[in-house]
Amino acid sequence: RKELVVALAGNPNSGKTSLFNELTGSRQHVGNWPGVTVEKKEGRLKFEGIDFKVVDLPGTYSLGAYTEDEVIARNFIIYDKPDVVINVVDATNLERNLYLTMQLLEMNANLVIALNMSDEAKAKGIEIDKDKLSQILKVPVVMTVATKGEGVKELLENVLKAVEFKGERYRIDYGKELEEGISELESLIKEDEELSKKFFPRWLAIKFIENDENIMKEFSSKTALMEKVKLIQKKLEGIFGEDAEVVVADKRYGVISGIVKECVKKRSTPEERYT
Ligand code: GDP
Ligand code: K
Ligand code: MG
Repeated sequence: RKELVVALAGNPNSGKTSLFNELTGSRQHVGNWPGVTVEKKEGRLKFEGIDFKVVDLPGTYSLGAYTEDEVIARNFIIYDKPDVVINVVDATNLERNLYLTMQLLEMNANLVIALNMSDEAKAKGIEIDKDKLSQILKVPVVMTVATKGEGVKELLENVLKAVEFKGERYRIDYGKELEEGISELESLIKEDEELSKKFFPRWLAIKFIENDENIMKEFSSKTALMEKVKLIQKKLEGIFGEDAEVVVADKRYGVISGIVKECVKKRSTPEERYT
């Protein structure tokens, strides 16, 4: 591919559009996503002689199938397979923002994290050990202030490096029972040429267990697979005493809370100390 595609993904108000403007300047095109009235922003940029197309995805807290924005963002990542996804993370709200990060990792997106609003985080006394975060997630992490263009060059250098990345990123360990169900489904998915070509098998297996509305509808005709999904969901519900999707979400929140404890320190600000 001559032109590399970079998508910007992040929570609403994390600074995606500010970063998009900083990256692409006036070389922008605004249209709509096919079939919907949600705005689609694309822009271009050249860095170290390489042409990039940059796509500003709708801001979302999750990549479930619950809103139009979530479906647009996730379909772009699944079907258009951007070379790199810049996950714009609001450093003042790391815990909430990491919920999306975990889902992007689960989709096997080739991530670089822009730890944005780092000026506001600093002013609030929030210290994030970005090297530790990078080490845990196995993803490059760059501090940025999108509105001032700070960190943008370093971000692009890391995007360029990530294009060549072939290793493993962080993966949530969902625990023995869930992992058994996931790997059972993963095997079935890998045997199915249509599914394994389109989707990252582990991600799809987890979506089945989560009873994802769009995914369940799309594959309702694969009766043998769907029966297996129902069986695994039932078994997990028997073990945990609640819906499998709740168990998956709880596990994600737990993992994120642990990561935040390891990476974030909150100092008192001067105002808090002296007033
Ligand atoms: P989006 O919803 O993710 O597209 O976020 P925007 O780019 O629209 O930014 C949301 C708000 O945060 C705007 O008021 C921006 O000016 C501001 N903003 C974006 N990045 C930064 C940053 O790094 N530092 C600070 N202090 N403000 C920022
Ligand atoms: K703000
Ligand atoms: Mg925006």
